[in-house]
Amino acid sequence: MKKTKIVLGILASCVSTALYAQNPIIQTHFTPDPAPMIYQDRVYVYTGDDLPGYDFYYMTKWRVYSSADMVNWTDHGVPISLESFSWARDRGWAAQCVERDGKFYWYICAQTINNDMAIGVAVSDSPTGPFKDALGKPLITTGSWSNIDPTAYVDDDGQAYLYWGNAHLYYVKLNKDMISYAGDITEVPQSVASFGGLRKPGRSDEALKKGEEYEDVFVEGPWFYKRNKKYYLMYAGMTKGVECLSYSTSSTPVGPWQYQGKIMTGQPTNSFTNHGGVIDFKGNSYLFYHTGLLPGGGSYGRSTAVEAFNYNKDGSIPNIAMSKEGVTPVGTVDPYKKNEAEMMAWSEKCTTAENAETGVYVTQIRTGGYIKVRAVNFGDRGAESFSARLAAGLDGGILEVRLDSLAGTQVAAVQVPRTGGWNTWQTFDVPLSQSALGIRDVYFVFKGQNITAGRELFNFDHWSFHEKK
Ligand code: FUB
Repeated sequence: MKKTKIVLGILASCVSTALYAQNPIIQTHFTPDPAPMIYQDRVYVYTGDDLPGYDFYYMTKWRVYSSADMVNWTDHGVPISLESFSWARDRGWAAQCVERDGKFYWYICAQTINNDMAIGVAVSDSPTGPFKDALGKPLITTGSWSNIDPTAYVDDDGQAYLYWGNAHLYYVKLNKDMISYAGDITEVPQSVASFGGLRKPGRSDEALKKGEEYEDVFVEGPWFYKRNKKYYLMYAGMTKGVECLSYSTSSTPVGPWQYQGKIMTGQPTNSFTNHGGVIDFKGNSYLFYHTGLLPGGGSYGRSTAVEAFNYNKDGSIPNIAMSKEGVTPVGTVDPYKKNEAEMMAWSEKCTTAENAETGVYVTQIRTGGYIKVRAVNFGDRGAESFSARLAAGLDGGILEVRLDSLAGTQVAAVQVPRTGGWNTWQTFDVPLSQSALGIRDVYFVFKGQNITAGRELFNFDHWSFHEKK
């Protein structure tokens, strides 16, 4: 491909759909408690999984997505679930994965058979798994309901720390193996100076939810990291009965902590909780958080969202507002390589599933649905044909390829027949009716053929374009 000159700073204005919704970044599943991690030029975001229709956090599995450009997110499926931990029985809550020396340590928390919460760790050689429970038992188990929301960080001197907590905040020094610890578990003292507010002894969560008296306290969801020699502890605090994101800083990894204020508060979130993670990627800083704003969502149907922000000169974090537009691309998609159908900037009327043979694929595709892929770089020569791997257990449908918007120029259409099964895959090649050039948004639009509206049409595994010779 002849390289098109890209000025990423103006990419957003080149792409006509840039003002369309980008948050929540995943539309196919609920994805609470996002924990971002950077590895080899990609951002991985590890999330929980809220179950639609429940009225509590009865969560059973954890998901992974990744992106090289911050807008197109590839679904890597469900590498771990409660079943991966023989000691876990319910409430697979917030987690974080960190890399050390080429191994990936995914710290999770779950309810044990003793009816308390404990922290465990799964390990893998790859950021997307397979992961295996490293210990066959919890790493942190003190019989407390405060053993939730682990966050790990490996400091420049090689010492790793694990923080966690709900109401009470704890840390421990991890050994180099990342699956054991040295020394005692330490509870971090809380004061107005360190975390902005203080729970009165005996003060119930119900009273706290009413939100009087003390505006901000450490509630849960710590996120521990270091930037420019300063240690940051972001966490879910409280504003008038709804969680906000607040932060404290320290000159050492173990405090004393100094309260710095709220980062995200008073937003139209539709969720009682918030839970976040912060990263620097390709020259920008990003806050990941969750909302209940996906259709059908709420406090128990939460989804990952992301905003870009700039640290102030003194390292302080500004107030960050939730947006529908999210962030602009920091890279482009190469259409001439194999691209997974489950790489999406936005989608409607479809979801994803996985099996051993195909891996993750797009399924439950219905008329009126679509997948949007942003900032696809066709280059100066452009594309002349399109191919897609598809399967249909019933009568199939039409996969239209459109540029720039849902109603934009249709450059190709694949007539998908009944292939013999939902996992009986065929690759279809079709010429483009007109060339695709430059950086464009691509829409894969799903249509039925004079058949019952609402019926499942076909499954979609991967796609690519072919460049003009
Ligand atoms: O997702 C379940 C729990 O809700 C998490 O562990 C907390 O941080 C809150 O987001």
